[in-house]
Amino acid sequence: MTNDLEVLLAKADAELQTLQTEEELLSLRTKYLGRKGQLTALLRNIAVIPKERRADFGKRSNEIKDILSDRIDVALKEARNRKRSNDLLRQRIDVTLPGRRVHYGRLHPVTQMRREISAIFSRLGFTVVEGPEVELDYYNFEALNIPADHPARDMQATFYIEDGIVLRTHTSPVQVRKMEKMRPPVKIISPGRVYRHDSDVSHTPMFHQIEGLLVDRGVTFADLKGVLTYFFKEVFGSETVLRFRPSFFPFTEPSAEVDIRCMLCGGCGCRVCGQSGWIEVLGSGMVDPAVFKYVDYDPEEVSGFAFGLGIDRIALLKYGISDLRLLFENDQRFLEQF
Ligand code: 2NL
Repeated sequence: MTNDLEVLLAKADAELQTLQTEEELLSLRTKYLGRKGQLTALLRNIAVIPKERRADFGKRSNEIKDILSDRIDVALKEARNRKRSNDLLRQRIDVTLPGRRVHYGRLHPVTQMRREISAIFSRLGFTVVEGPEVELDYYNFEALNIPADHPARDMQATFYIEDGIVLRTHTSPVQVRKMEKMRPPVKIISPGRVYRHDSDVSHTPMFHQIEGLLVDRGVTFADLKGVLTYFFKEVFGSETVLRFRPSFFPFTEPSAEVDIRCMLCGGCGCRVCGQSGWIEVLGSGMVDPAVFKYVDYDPEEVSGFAFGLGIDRIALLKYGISDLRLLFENDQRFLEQF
């Protein structure tokens, strides 16, 4: 019987020499030393062994168990090391590969433009004010001298929320609200989103506007010209040439639209300026006395100028973008360029 033990050890040893992997070694351990293993099976036969030899048999089987277990442990350690160095050899890191690109966030071109415009007027002493996008008909139209049934209401293609409440079509109502709350001098700009029922290459139903208002004693059209000339030279460069063209708005009298000489063709005529050599950039005028009446300012005491410009349109010109709608598609490849 003790001989059986030696045979088992020799057999297991021989097998061990042929095995390579961790899995093989683990199953060898189960095969010989496991609960249903061969050594365990031999030990079950202890009853048939003559009494005087049982102690020897038990001692030797424990030794064999320890020897075999140690040898398997050593082989396992070797197998694991072998696997690890093989893996390391195969998975060599290519240090010449380019690194992962870091993507930086950017401000939307319209946001950049709005901030730049606001900064210029801030330097001139204007304060930025904001107000609601859902606005009362009264502030959007009536207090701006556009009564019900006035044709100017159709010009602005208004989105109605309900009777008497609209999506503001310009940011002028913010300025009316401000005038209601304070006495001149008033020197404010109001940037924000505005809404008109309009959609094509050069119109989107939502766009961004900045309006400006200066009211004080003795404000003249010369002040309007001076401020706007300074502004456009800051945005488009000191060589910028402006043209003031008579126009009409219900809330200003007199009114003027401002064109700048086309920076692409220098005034010779091209596609951007529609062959005219000029690009319309802004509407403006002296505040109509009728508007002052609504906010209880005395037109005999104070006067003022006001203007409104589309931020998106200025951004198009400044950055040379051909289609207004690109600004609102939020295509990363487009936005990353700014
Ligand atoms: C345009 C024209 C303009 C104004 C806006 C204004 C505001 C008050 C009183 C009088 Cl509170 N006027 N704003 C004046 C003239 C023109 O905008 O074409 N905007 C894109």
